[in-house]
Amino acid sequence: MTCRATSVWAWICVAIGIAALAGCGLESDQIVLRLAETHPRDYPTTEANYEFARLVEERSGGRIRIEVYHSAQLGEEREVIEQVQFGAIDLTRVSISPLSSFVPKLDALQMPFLYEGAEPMWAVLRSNIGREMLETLEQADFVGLNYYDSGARSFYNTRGEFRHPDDMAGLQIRVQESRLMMDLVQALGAVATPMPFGEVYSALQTGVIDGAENNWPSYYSTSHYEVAPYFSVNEHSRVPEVTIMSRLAMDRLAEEDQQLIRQAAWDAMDYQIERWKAFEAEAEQRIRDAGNTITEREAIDVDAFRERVQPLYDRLPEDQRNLVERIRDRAASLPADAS
Ligand code: GTR
Repeated sequence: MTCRATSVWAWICVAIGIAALAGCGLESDQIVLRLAETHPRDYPTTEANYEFARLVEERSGGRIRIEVYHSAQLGEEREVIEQVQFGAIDLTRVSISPLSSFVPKLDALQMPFLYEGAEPMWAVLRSNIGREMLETLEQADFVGLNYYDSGARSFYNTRGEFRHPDDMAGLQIRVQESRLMMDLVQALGAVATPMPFGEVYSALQTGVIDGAENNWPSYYSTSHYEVAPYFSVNEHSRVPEVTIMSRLAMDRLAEEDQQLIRQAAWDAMDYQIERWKAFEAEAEQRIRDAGNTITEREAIDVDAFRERVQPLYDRLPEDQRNLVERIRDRAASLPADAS
């Protein structure tokens, strides 16, 4: 439509122009970010993603919205990380195991038998070391926003009880797509098979692999406990999880919005830790009730496991060895506020 200089048309044109401008203004102010999550909707980590999204939406007065795509709707962990790196996905929550292929220094945070429980780990993650490690992610075009708990990982399998590393000799054990996790399983004498999380259930069921390793909540929520009934509470690793944002997506935002997102993610941590503790206990109980064969920690030769993985420490590059020293010192001096 062309506007003529008659007074009626002029007013209509002005009205349309104002409406269009107002509409544009609203649309350009609204920011929608996509967050990828591998776990189902009711998993504690997913719940924390929603809490993070809620805080962001509330604090921005509805201007910034984070849409959570759970249950691996946007892909498996490794490919999601790649997409976050080049900006096709804005945010994701991942285990640092697959992330360490992009930022090897992260391995220092997930070395086997590094922390004697969740509290020392949290003392490290909340300290300068934890902040520094999040900053390290920038080298690979990620912005590290927070950490989440992921309990302790232990082995489970279809064959029998693991009390000693010799019990797993030659067995095919699925690991995350991580060099460190592969080396760990090989050091224990088994055959490491890296595989995306979503393929593990059928690989166990069809006998392509003999076992895998994970925490109680994942063993439960994936139903792996139904096809791999032997669980050894050997707790070889505590692998922190992180929420990362694409640097490209972050750089597009105004400074105050960047700050708002960083703070909301940090504030969602306590919520996740609380949900994690509750669900970890519930998952363990359900697995015990299901009648699985649980090899308790006291029945396991944990020292034999520790000894076998020592070469992983000896092989670390010097900068990481120093970092591990700092982590150990920090973990040994728990602050009063460690949760
Ligand atoms: C879970 C973790 C997932 C994924 C999975 C796996 O504990 O929360 O992000 O890394 O393990 O083993 O692939």
